[in-house]
Amino acid sequence: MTTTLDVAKIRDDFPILKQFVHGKPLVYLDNAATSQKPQAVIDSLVQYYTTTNANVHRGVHTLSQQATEDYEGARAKVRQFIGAAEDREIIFVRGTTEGINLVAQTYGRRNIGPGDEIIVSNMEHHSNIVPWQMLCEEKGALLRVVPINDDGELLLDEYEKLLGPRTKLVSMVHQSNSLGTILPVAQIIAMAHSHGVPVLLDGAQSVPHLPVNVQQLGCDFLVFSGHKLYGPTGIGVLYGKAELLEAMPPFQGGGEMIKSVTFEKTIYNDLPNKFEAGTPNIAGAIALGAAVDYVTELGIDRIQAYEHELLEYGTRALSDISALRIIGTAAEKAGVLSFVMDGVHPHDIGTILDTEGVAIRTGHHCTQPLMERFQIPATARASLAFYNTREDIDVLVKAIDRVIEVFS
Ligand code: 7TS
Repeated sequence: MTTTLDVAKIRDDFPILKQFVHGKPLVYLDNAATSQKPQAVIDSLVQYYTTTNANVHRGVHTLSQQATEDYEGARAKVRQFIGAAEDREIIFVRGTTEGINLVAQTYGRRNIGPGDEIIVSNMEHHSNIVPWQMLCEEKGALLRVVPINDDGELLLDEYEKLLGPRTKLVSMVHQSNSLGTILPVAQIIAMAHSHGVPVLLDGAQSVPHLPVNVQQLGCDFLVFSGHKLYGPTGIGVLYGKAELLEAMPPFQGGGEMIKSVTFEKTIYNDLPNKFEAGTPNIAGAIALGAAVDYVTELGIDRIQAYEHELLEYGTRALSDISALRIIGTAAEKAGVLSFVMDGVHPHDIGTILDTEGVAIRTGHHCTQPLMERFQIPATARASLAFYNTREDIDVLVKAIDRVIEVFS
């Protein structure tokens, strides 16, 4: 296996990368927000609506059978991609946010009561904070937060202290969207399990960028979004261990999630249908399957190695700019370069970079408690994908020089 990717060839697969913005070639460095789509994913959507469109699991007619086969085929691809044991452990949802809310409203409501505790970290996305706060408010439970150090690394000894008989769930980000920190999830899971506590991993940022195998990790739940994995918006995945999903009540009621309905009693369907009420995002799931095929073809190990090399190049380049401070300097880190500049609001950095064709995100990145931890309102964030190049970083650096010029 070669360790490098043929990035010039890969870039040809992404039509949007050929665009110009403000007359400059687009340099897309906002991959943590959403990633671009290869032609194969776009074609999959078009092909579905052109040749197959029908509802799933319902019709005896040919198109419905084909749509069902393709939809279930996508489930099998996702199962294999994350190393789950069974297809029925893969629930299609709208995205990471819906996946976490599903677990909070079903597993959480059933298993968490007054005085119980849920552990998260200081670097969670709001999607992995607010659903638990809502549950805690309803149940009289408590959210406990594992602190981090100045590099943005989780303090494992503090985590150990928080684990106890009241802990009912650990819900933790695998890779921070704002800092790039990769958390030591194998250890986090082992420690929780030694207390008999299940673990949900927020894989929104990790699944697209590093190998994630749920059986090797032993996590109890994993959630991620299709749109960050080079797939469409509006589709995502909740993985759960079968025995946990079996024991959970349904999330939403409606069609598809039932075996039989009378006005006296409804019998719920088996997994995974129990959690997929209503007509699902059929086209989205099938196109997510195409995205998984694309990433698998490139090789997630090679993607990780390439992006790591690019991160190191970018880190060196940004470190040379004295007016700039990188936020998030963990030893274990993936392709995120968050930074602040003295006397310049991140929003202004983002605006000037845009005029140079460079797309980054600025703001709190839906991690306000993390911003508070670093005592900053916001950062400018460049986030990498496998179609980015050293030239992209060079353009970023030049555009930052332009920011310095404007503000000097
Ligand atoms: N968890 C993490 C770690 C994330 O990075 C995001 C999105 C979510 C959850 C929510 O995912 P969604 O697909 O349900 O919206 N993060 C970002 C970001 O960093 N910039 O825009 C969205």
